[in-house]
Amino acid sequence: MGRILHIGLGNFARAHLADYTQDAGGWEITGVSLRSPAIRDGLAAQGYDYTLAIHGRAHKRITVVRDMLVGPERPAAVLAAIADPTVQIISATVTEKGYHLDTAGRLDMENAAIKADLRRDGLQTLTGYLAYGLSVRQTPVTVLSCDNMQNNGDTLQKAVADFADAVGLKINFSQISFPNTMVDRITPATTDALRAGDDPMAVPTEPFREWVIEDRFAAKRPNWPDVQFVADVAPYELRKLRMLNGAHSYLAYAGLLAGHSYVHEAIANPELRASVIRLMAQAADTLPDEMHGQTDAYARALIARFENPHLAHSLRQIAMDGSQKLPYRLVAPLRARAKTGVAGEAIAAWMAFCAAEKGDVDDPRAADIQAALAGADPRAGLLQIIGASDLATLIPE
Ligand code: CS2
Repeated sequence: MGRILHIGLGNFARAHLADYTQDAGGWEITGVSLRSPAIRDGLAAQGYDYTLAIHGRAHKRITVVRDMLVGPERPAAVLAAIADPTVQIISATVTEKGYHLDTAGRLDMENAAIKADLRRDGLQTLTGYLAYGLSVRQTPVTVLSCDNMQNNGDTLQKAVADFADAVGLKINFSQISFPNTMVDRITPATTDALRAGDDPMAVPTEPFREWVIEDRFAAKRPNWPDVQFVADVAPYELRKLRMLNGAHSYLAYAGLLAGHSYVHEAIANPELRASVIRLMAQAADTLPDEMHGQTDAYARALIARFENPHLAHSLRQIAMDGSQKLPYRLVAPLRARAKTGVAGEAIAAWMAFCAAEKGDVDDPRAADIQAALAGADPRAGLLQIIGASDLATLIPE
């Protein structure tokens, strides 16, 4: 039996990593929650099995999760699991904000949670746990970041190395690999209606799934079906971040401002739909040449996925954490190619959304967003938060 330690076993990982791993066979997953015990409590009450409610297909029972650790309850057990030789893969889905990066993509040493972990004042962050845990690890292991960030593996490796340097920890990086990955499956939050069915821990998701991983595993890996193992994931990652996630963020901010609540409603709005089609085409232009033959079909497939009315994918869920998401989804493509006009409109929609919510947004930088809105030049303040000050002329007022 192979063993994966997965940090952040939320809905996405339960619909993606766990589904693929179950299909591979011969592997089991130990989950880790870095914060609340809620998912562990819910899953433990039903033997860690749960239903994947794949829209339009028979429900699938997922049975590969063996147990779960909750960081605040047993930090030493999480560290021991990171160093455990029976764990061959340590994977993570902690969302963009869980990496505590600055706008340049490096570990933010001024972040309060990182500072506390550097002092080893309890442990709370992915980077802190990995640095301390990997420093005592004796055997090879693959660390697999599965979050929506460009160069997610390289970025995590640098963050762990910076953390280790800052506290004088030695990590044997020659036995640890951090492949970059592109993950995709639209997985909304569980609705009350679904929860009220047979399984309160059921996860709703779509039939489509995609996973592209750089083929550099330090230890054994599952024989995951239909995963693409490639030398360089960047073209796939950029395509997905800029075309899918960029369109999602645009639909979230412009859609909420137009009074919509769900992705399928926003994409049915003729004006928003036309803009999304342009945004995808312009984003496609910023991609490496090798992607160009497939971006039209990819865009059409995305629109069809967004139209799925059964997913109930809430725009508010996507609107969360804009400060962490926009740099990859909208700022980078805008910088890459000045004619990506709709990305500029999407950034303007984020600013208008922040203003409409009076800065009371679900975002780790909400306090900075509020301060920017109250300042002399809100626009400049907000652009600075997403690292887009140099692009002001490309973003409509
Ligand atoms: C969404 C993503 O919440 C969001 O920001 O854009 O979670 C999106 O649904 C996934 O990346 C799809 O793979």
